[in-house]
Amino acid sequence: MAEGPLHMPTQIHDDEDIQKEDNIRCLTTRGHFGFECLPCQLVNRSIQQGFTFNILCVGETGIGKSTLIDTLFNTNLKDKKSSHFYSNVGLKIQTYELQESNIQLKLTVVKTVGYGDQINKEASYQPIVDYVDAQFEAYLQEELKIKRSFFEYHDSRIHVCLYFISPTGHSLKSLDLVTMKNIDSKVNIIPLIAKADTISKNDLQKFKSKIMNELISNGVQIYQFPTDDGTTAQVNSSINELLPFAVVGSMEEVKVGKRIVRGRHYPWGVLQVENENHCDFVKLRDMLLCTNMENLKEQTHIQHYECYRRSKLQKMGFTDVGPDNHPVSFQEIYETKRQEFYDQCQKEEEELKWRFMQRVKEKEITFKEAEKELQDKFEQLKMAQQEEIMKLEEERRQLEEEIRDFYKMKATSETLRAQLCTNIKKDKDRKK
Ligand SMILES: Nc1nc2c(ncn2[C@@H]2O[C@H](COP(=O)(O)OP(=O)(O)OP(=O)(O)O)[C@@H](O)[C@H]2O)c(=O)[nH]1
Ligand SMILES: [Mg+2]
Repeated sequence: MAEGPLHMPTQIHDDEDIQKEDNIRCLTTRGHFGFECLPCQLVNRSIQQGFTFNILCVGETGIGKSTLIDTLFNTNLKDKKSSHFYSNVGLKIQTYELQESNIQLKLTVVKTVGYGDQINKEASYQPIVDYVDAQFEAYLQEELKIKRSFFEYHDSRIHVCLYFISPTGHSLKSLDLVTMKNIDSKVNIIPLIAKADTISKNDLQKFKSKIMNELISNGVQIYQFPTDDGTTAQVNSSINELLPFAVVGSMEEVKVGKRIVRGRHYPWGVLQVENENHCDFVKLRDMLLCTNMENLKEQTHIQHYECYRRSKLQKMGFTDVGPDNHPVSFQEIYETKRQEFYDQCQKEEEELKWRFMQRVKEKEITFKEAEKELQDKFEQLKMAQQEEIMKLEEERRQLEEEIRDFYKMKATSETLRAQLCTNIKKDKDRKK
């Protein structure tokens, strides 16, 4: 049989081309292809699709969550004030469609309700953890679907958690540490000192370093602005030094000189929200919305969601490598799991059968014992009955004997009486 042509990948080395270590050749293009427009394609597609951003605000009732979100997006989201008398911590979830120039942003704001108002604050973090996990679960379920619809799917995973710290000036509350510790592996935490206008500048610096020391000593991981991207590395590393942000929120418009600014009016002057010498609001807004929104989303996907996904799939029995450290395919895992399940069913069936047989045997023994007991009782009764019959027979015999004797005596007495009558009659006749 004639041998067919061998389709082996041939490598032609060109001296001009650069040979990379992993055997991929880098070619220098000698004309226009058009793929330099790839970034534009991505930008256009992103603009068409719009963006989503999900913020979680955790902080005590009345700490300034709604005001800060309004100030960040320069919109009145018309959020009602919460009561201080909820028995449990809850979450208020609101989604808004915002537009800036031609960019659409689907913004979801999740705020705690009743946080810090309970006497027993131990489980206050639980509803937050449950909510964050539930969003990961929903995304995982979408990923695992046969027919996925990621274009229409509203990704509700939390991209950032703004943690509002009370401006006490002393230290973090134990509730702050417990909550942050429980959510730091699930969400990017950015700590904020709320209502920073209520602390003096000196105290604020001390408070900031106290908070950072407490977070470090308690092993709480907060979000670090990335320093591996040349364009943002410098500004991000200087911002990391500044954490936690000391923020002031206000939608009030105040006149300063000839300008109208947003700020808070005090007898001693005006605190301008967007003045970087007055507070860190602008820095927070720039970091959150201008510079690092994509990184926050990326971290959510590749770090926090990945962690959730991995542990969930591991719990379900999926793995990348087998016991011999060899990669295993999904099909192999499925087959192994199916076999394991089948074996388990078999084992349980055997166990059930064995238990059933044991029960039957036990019942059989019990029945036999009961039967024997009944038999013995029957024999006893039978004997007693026979004894009774014999006794009665004896009595009957005795009675019959007595009757016979009686008749004998009766006959004798009648004979005697007849003789007596005859004798009397004879005597009478003789006397006559
Ligand atoms: N001094 C000062 N007051 C603020 C600041 N931010 C908000 N407030 C005031 O604090 C009060 C509560 O603010 P909200 O924004 O409603 O607080 P919240 O955390 O959303 O409250 P709930 O949703 O009810 O839990 C309001 O009277 C605000 O004007 C701030 O930065 N400084
Ligand atoms: Mg509110």
